Amino acid sequence: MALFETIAIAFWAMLPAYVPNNAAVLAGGGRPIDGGRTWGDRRVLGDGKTWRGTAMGTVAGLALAAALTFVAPDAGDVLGFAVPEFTPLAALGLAGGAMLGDILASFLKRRSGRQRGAMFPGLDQLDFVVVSLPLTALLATDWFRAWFSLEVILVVVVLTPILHVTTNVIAYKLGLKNEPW
Ligand code: CTP
Ligand code: K
Ligand code: MG
Repeated sequence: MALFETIAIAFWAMLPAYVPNNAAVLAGGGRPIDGGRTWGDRRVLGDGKTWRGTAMGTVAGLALAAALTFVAPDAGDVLGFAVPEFTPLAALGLAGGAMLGDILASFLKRRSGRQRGAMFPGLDQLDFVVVSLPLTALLATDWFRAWFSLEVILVVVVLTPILHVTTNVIAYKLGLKNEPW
């Protein structure tokens, strides 16, 4: 498989997992998931993980998966190779897994004494991949096997941190995010 094709498929297949975090930044606010509860002397998750942000992030990922599925045949014609159409379970694994990974990362950040917004290099950039890929493999096994070859997974692991850093710096400069990570 040509490198461009691998990158295009990796990017397309991961879009429903990339968008939820950014949508949550735009839609976040309101009641925190942990309801303000602490574990030891730290918050369980912190004020940065809200019900509204999580719900809107997941919905945004699902909506994008539906839109991509709608245009996939035409996109495939233009590109000269097929790109993924998302089954509902694949979409749920990618979008829901991304939000879950982000929440688990905040749990780990609080346990390691990091305040809300503190950076945790590596975890910040890959948390959603680490959960969304296994969850998708579990929920939509055949779909996952059809699209996520070893090469595609390798591209995802390299591409995701680059995209994550870029989008967060842009969101920070636009005043949408409090920190550039
Ligand atoms: N957000 C949300 N719900 C989520 C994820 C994010 O409401 N499940 C919103 C919050 O307003 C959050 C912002 O998006 O402050 C940025 O997300 P993120 O960087 O993940 O959160 P932080 O505030 O940095 O908190 P943490 O240290 O726990 O990551
Ligand atoms: K995060
Ligand atoms: Mg943050």
